Amino acid sequence: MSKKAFITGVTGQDGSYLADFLLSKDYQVYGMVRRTSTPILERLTNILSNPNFHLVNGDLADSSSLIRLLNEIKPDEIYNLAAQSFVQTSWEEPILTGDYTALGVTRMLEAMRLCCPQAKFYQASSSEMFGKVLQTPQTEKTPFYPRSPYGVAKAYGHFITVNYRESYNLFACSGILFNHESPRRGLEFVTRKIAHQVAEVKLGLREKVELGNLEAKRDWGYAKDYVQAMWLILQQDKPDDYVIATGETHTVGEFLQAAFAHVGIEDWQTYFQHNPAFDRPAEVDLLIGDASKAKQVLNWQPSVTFSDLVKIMVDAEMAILQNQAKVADF
Ligand code: NAP
Ligand code: G4F
Repeated sequence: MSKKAFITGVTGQDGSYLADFLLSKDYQVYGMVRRTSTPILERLTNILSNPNFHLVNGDLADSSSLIRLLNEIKPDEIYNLAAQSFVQTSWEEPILTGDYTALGVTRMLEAMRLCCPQAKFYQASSSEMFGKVLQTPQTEKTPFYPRSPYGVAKAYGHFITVNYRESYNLFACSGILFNHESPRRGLEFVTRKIAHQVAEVKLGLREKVELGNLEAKRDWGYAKDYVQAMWLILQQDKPDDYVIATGETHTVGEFLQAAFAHVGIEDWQTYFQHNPAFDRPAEVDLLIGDASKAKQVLNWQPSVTFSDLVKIMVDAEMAILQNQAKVADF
């Protein structure tokens, strides 16, 4: 009989790729969506008619919805990917961020403990927990020093997952994922924003790319690689926590330069404008992960390099904009 997976955050970048991946492995996939005045299902268009994919209604802020769903579905695997996931917004909405991104994890764990304690639980932990890093590269043993309400909330989510594993003997795991990107990334995140705006400059639709801090360094991987790691973490005999990263770091400026170079623009400074509105009250200056444990135990490693990632993302934006232009011409 096929396994049942329950995914929160299925409408997001990772949730949608994870749903694709689990469907390819013959899972019955239950994706939780929250009520919105207009449904945002664009990342799911390729699987909405798949009979093994089921959209179910619930919200991380509402325990009763989580308990109802887990009682009905009795999943084998739970992937808790839902969160207020944009760092900048976490300063503007710190309480909501704490409610969804921190307490939401406890609500999920409690629902699992009450309804399906035999299930396996994956928590979407983040390299943002390392913040003002205390060790380089960062490993599973590096202490946390979060630098945003989001990072603080994720640290809570991480430790409550460890605590439920130790208190109740649940199969509860955390993947400490470093930044991972794709054409399905939200437009507000820096890689997608750069790819989109560089494509607009190339096509004469915009004069300059407007960004904040170009000096911050990130360890950027490809989202499709990272959802496979989530699944592998739940296929082990014992629950544990893993860093998932490429082990390479680049500045935001390097991403910008590479994106411009890919469309044949070398004098990128001419097309860049600093906008202080995108600077953060506290910055995470450097992230670089050591995924040796994942390589050794999960046999996981990334398949897409930094320069390939830039190309994938810029090509996708060029294609979107060129298609829009064709539709407008028609
Ligand atoms: P994303 O694209 O922003 O998706 C977030 C998802 O959470 C969306 O489906 C959103 O639903 C849902 N959500 C938000 N609040 C909710 C609530 N109260 N109840 C139910 N659903 C809610 O994020 P992502 O990049 O896929 O990331 C997935 C997870 O991994 C997040 O927890 C993120 O914090 C974490 N993470 C991401 C990265 C990364 O580099 N991408 C790295 C480390 C950790 P709507 O569509 O309705 O808004
Ligand atoms: O793309 P970002 O917004 O991602 P950030 O803050 O690193 O967070 C992402 O990765 C985390 C894992 O480490 C996840 F947990 C989290 O959910 C999210 O997916 O910003 C990256 C860097 C920052 O240093 C930021 O200051 O880019 C810098 N930046 C410079 N100009 C900008 C901009 N970021 C954004 N979003 N927009 C700008 O205009």
